[in-house]
Amino acid sequence: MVFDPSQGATTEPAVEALDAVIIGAGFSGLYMLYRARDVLGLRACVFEAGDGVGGTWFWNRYPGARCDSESFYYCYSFSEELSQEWTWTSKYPEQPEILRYLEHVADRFDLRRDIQLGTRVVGARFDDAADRWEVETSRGDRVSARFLISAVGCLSSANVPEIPGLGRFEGNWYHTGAWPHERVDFRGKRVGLIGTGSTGIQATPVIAAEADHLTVFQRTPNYSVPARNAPLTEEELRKIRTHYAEIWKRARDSFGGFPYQRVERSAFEVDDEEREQIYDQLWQDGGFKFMWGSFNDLLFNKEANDTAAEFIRRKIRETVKDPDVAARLTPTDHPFGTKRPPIDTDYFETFNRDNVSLVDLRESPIVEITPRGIRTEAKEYELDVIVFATGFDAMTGSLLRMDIRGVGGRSLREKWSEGPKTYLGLQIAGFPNFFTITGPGSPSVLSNMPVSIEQHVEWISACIEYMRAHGSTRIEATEKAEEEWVEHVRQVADLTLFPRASSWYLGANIPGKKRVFMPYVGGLLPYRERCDEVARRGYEGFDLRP
Ligand code: NA7
Repeated sequence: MVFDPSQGATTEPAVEALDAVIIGAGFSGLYMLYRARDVLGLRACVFEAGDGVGGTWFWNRYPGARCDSESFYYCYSFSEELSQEWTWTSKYPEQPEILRYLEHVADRFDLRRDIQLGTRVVGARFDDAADRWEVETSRGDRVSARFLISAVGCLSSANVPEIPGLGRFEGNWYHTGAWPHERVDFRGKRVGLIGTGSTGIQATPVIAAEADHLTVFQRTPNYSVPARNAPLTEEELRKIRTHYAEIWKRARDSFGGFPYQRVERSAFEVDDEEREQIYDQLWQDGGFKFMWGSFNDLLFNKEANDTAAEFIRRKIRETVKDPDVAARLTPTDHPFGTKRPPIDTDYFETFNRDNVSLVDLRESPIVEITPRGIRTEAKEYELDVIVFATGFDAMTGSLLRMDIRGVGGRSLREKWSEGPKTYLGLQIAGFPNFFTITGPGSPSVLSNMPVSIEQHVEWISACIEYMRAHGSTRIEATEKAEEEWVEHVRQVADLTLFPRASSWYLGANIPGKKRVFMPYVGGLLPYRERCDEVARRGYEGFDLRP
């Protein structure tokens, strides 16, 4: 199928009829296109806002950007040949390497001919009589498709806080999630970085090494565990390649999509000395294992969590030489892991450098951005560059940016005004034939994304196949199934410590956003079993119409 972008310029653009429109060409969109086109034989196309494929990894080019999951399982499992032929260079891959991987996937499976780049889906309306979606793009395309599949990603709507005066700033400013393609030169510059989430924590040491001076503006101190990144050796790669089948089975059958055995011991099953040794060893090993490989009650029991939190606080105090700076960097207001735990390379060490300073925004909040820099209640900081590492309107931002209208013209924005509601994170009542890959209400951001993405893409493909076999043109989640699922998602979250943090999981980072815990905390394996059970029962909780 060939799209002619020039069609968009005419007053009466042709309406192209397809089976499926997929929104986004990141990890989800690429695999969805492959399944839809090459496995199901559908006429499918992808619209992608960026000028290249890669999604998150196309946009997030900031210094120090890398994946916090290990390369050998932060990738696709669907093609054995792909797994065997691709060579990861390090334990935690850098952004350019992941982008190269996704570009390779697009080329290897000849996906590009059905991807229209530089094109944002601006709206979609369900035609109730025809059981089809009419999709409109920023370039004026009008496409009709039986299925509309969102592959927009969970962290793709950059959040630039509304701080007065940004327009008057005379230096350059950047958001980490929309980083320029050209190299940003920090040499000789006074740089201000706002935000100490995973992104700010990755960027800080790299910018500090280059800039004349780096000022980190911190609103909430964060727990962070060292990554211990290292090149992958030939021997490690050989072992990974020989064991891929086992690795994927483990990842799929796990709680979070990681190919590691979940530890089934409470923090209080061991004495203080043994607990300390366990944390020490995991601190040395680095990465998410500190969370998943230590104790099973860190996210459920505040006292258990305190043991991990206190261990990290001690490490911060040991690492950061200035006790005042250490105290400001020490998190105390939320349990460890209830905000997405960052993984770092020399983050806390960076505050020992002479050219790095920390501003605690809890003591003196930002008042405005001036032509020369940032002014807090205490003073003005003169800056040449401001870096916003201020995160995303997570999970719902990119979906709600589009004007999506379901049955009776009802808009998704209106339906979700009190927070997102979905059935299994896969579909929304009132929006037939619309699927959301890793939508709110699914494990998504609490899991290793590619594993969750593959599960969703495969479930959606099987559903479409089932509909075809049963002569059905319309599938829609029922209100009842949706309500029950939303309630279940809430109840499971309330069993954990997650709601105790003002995190983006809850929408707390966006002023005015309704606070609802969005991802499903019940674990990937139970979730997958539930999805499979629903399918086995003829898509229980969905209305299927011939
Ligand atoms: P995060 O995790 O949302 O972190 C954003 C940071 O920016 C965090 O420290 C925020 O403080 C801070 N922030 C946000 N708005 C402001 C304002 N207005 N003023 C000062 N500071 C602010 O985003 P990341 O990009 O780091 O990571 C997102 C995910 O990408 C990550 O979790 C991984 O899954 C990959 P706060 O904590 O809200 O007080």
